[in-house]
Amino acid sequence: MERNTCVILALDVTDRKEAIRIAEDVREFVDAIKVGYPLILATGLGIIRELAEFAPIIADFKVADIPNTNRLICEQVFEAGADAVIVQGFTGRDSLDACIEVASEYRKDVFVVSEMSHPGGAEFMQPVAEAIAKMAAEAGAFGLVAPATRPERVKKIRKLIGDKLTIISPGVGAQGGKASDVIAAGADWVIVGRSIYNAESPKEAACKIAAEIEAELRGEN
Ligand code: OMP
Repeated sequence: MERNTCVILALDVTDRKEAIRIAEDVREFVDAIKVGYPLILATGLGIIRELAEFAPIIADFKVADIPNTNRLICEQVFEAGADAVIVQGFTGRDSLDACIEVASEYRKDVFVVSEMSHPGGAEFMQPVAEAIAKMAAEAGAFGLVAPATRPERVKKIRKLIGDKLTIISPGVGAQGGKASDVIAAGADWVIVGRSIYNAESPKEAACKIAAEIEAELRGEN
C-alpha cells in the first residue's frame, strides 16, 4: 500500500453496482479500499477481486477467534484477493500469530485493532490498548487500527510503538474526528466511510480530505 493521499475509503455500502461506481469515482484520491461485513455479506466475497481493480483492498473482518479458526478465515480472505486483513488483538497472542502466519505465507499484511473509535471503545478496550499495541509490534503485525475520534490516544500509541507499525485511523467525519488532527497525532492513514460514500460527490469529498491532510503534512494548518 503506497502512501499517497493518506486516505482509505471504508466502502460500507450494500449494493454491488454502487460500490463499484464509488470505487471508480474516488480511485485517484484513495490509497486503499476497506471492505467489511456489510458489503461482503450483501454481495459475496467476489467483490474483493472486482474492487481490487481500483485500489489495494483491506478486508475488515475484525477476526477474533481461536487460532485455528483465525487461520481458516485469513486463508479465505487472502485467497479472495485481499491485500490485508483487520483482526482483533484482544483474543491474545496465539490467535494473532495464526493470522500473521497466514498473511506471511501469502505475503500480505495484518492490521490489529488496539482500541475502537466509538464511545463504547473506551469502556473495555481502551484500558488494554497499549498492551495490544505492544503485542502487535512484538508479533510482527504490519499495523494498528487506532481511533481518529481520540487523537491524544493515537499520539500515545505512536509514542509507544515508534515507527515500528503503520497506524490507520477510522472515525473521521461521521464519528466526529478530524483528518488533519489524527495525522498530526501520528496516524499514517485515515479511514473514511460515510463522509465519502454518502456525499453528493464522493470524489470531491475524498479530494477535500486528501487536501486537508496534504496541508497538514506541509505544515500549513
Ligand atoms: P465511517 O464512520 O462511516 O467513516 O466508517 C468508519 C469505518 O471504520 C467503518 O467501516 C467501521 O467499521 C470502521 N472502524 C471504525 O469505525 N472504528 C474502529 O475502531 C475500527 C474500525 C475498523 O476496524 O475499520
